[in-house]
Amino acid sequence: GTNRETIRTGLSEESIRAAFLDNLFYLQGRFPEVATLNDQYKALAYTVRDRLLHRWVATTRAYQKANPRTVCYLSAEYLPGPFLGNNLLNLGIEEPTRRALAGLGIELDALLEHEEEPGLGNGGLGRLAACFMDSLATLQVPAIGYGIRYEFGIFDQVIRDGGQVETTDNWLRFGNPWEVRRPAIAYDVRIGGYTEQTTDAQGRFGVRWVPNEVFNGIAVDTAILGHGVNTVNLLRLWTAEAAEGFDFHAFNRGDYYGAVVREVRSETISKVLYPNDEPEIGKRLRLLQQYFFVTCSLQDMIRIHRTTGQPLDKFHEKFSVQLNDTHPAIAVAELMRLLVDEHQMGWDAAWEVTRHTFAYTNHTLLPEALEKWPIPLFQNVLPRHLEIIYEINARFLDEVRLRHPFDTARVQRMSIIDEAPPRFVRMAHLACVGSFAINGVAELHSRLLKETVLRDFFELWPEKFQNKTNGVTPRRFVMLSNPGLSRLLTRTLGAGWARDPSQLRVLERHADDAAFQQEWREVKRSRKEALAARILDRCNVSIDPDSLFDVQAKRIHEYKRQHLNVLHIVTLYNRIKFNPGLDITPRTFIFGGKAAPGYAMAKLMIRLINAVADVVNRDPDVAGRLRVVFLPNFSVKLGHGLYPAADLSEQLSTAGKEASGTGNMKFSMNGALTIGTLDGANVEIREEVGADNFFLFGLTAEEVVRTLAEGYRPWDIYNANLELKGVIDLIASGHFSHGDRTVFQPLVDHLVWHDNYLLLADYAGYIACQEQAGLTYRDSRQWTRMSILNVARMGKFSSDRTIAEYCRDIWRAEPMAVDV
Ligand code: 26V
Repeated sequence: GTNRETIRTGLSEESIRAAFLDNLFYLQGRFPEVATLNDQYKALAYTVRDRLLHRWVATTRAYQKANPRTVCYLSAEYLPGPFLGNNLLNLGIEEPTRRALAGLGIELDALLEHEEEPGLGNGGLGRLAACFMDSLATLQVPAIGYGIRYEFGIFDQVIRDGGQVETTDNWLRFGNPWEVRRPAIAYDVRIGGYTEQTTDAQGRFGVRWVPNEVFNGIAVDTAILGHGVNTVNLLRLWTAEAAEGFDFHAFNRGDYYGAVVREVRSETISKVLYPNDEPEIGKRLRLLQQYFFVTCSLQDMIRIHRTTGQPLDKFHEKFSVQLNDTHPAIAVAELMRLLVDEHQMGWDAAWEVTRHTFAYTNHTLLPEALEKWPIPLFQNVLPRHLEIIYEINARFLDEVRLRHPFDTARVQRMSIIDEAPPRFVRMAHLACVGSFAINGVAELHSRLLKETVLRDFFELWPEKFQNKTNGVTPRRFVMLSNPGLSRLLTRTLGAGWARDPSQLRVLERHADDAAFQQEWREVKRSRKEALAARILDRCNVSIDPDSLFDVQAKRIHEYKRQHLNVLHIVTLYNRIKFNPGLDITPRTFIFGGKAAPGYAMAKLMIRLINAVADVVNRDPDVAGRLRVVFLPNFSVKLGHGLYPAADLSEQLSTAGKEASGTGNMKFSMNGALTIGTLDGANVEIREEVGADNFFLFGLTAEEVVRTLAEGYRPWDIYNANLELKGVIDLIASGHFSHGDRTVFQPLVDHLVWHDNYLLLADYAGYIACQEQAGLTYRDSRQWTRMSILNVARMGKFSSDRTIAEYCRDIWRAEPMAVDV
């Protein structure tokens, strides 16, 4: 039958087909014969959403009844990737859905391919937030992810004449079937203006903030379903709108158009995502965005808290609020403002609540990446918050002076205000002072945090510091994107590995089993063929699935050293040119990643990759041995096709610079071997998979510091290593730029004269290590064994483990099962 229950909730092939046709008709106004791909996609998306909705309602009910402690994750970025496949997987209805559509002559894969993903983040930080939301739901922990519903996410990258060109990401163009707008959940957001002192009837002083602009934040919700459970948590993103009735003042004066213009302006607050790896201080709109989503989120938490009937001085017992980097750190001052100014709490009581509410995760050691806001800008946008920060700072610095009398240098270093003109608000210091826990994202990074950028804070509050090594969700990054491997794993181990990846250890027993190895290779081979087909289609380059797929996919940045990879490619190119009969392991080098639009050197690195690709791929002398591909517009979705197809994963960051990395985990979980430095989570990956199953090279973090301190001279290395010199000279000669010697000159000059990221110091070790990797690949039994052992031993890097640790050590949050 096709009664309402079946249509809306049924999980059988028949009810899914009936629901699909129903949605096609009633939501899209279409019948099968005229439906476009987009109509079909939407009809299916709504079919799946219906099946989420009753779990969503059941979860909300259960939370309302039990009033559990709730994790609030505050993040300016989320990169959830496409939803359709993941929701089908978590609901366990992929197969009946596939059959339901096949019965109508529609291929599920075509609809999956059609979905446009929300690019609401730059890279690892935003993707981590999405993995955490997945794990929180899967572990059945009550949680809300708060963020910004950018109308335009990360730009789309096209490669034109070998260089990156940015185009706007219009991801909402065809509508977003996964979101539910909640116009009733809206909050005032004030900006600018001034403050004045007030006195109430009892003669108590207070402060009134008279803003010069007010607008609204409206909640837009997306359901986050856990895997194999009924828990649906909320991703609540805020969109900016003009306050209702907007500018009455202007309106009354008859300035209708002026008022409408204002309306347009307020909407620009959530208009566009900023690239976070561009050193940009003083961008007023970015500060507005941060404050905008923070105030809406905190007001929402206070509203929820009040529905429980508990007083506000118990706020921190209901909520644990995680600051994903410093982007939401203004929350410390905003919660104080809400409690003191809006809810008449005394300062000391409010501070008790605040400092027990927040915990702060740091995601980078790069000094240029630590956020600070010029005081005049801050004063102009958030005058009341500046007063509150001064007060927090005064009390905090008293505490520092008490502990370290006469140490004025320390007081200056630790102050939330950088007093050396021009003056700044240091957001990391505000986050540290206002949080009860501070963590880094890998062991090495957490240690370096305590020794370097946050050393003074560690000395003051050692008990606040923790490590929480990152992880990734094995549902999206293995089950969903690598169904062939998943089937093999499930057939070999049973279905439990995706929720409990420690079970993968059992694979070790099969590492040398010839028949199992054969199946393992067939899985990898099929993913490589699929990627080859995609690359032929998108880049018009044919690649050989038998060659070693050597992949580097991540944001383009000097510290990530994609250009070191290029130096290796040109080294091999030169070796073959000088010795045409050279017997080397055939390789396909695949790159993916975006450069921040204002980061000239990163853009030049993209140019270099494409220029080398152009020459190498055309040269008959190296054909069959070398191919280079730059896959444009890398995204979560493209990652699905890339991680499973990789043989070798490039993790080349200068030691001490990459806080963790998470791509490294995705590759290794899919059976790629890593060539990498002792940086970020590479260190722990190597520890887990075993030194024999990891290609290690390069200076350690300590050696990097020492080398730079001792007066590093890349020019000397360039002159001492003839092969390196040959490579750099060839790039400088214009060989890859149609004879033009100027194009890559900034890059070459930088390398030989400055080389802050120590490519030349690591070059020889990298080349030798690559040679070892190439040789090992030829021993297919050895390589396969190493690949199997990597997957077997990567269990630690499930984000479920990470989240379980946050719950235990920071959030004090517990699972709560939901029945439907
Ligand atoms: C920001 C900036 C701004 C100034 C120029 C250089 C620069 C470089 C990086 C960043 C991003 C900082 C925050 C971030 O995205 N961190 C990343 O977080 C991931 C999740 O923890 C982690 O895996 C990456 O290693 C880390 O770079």
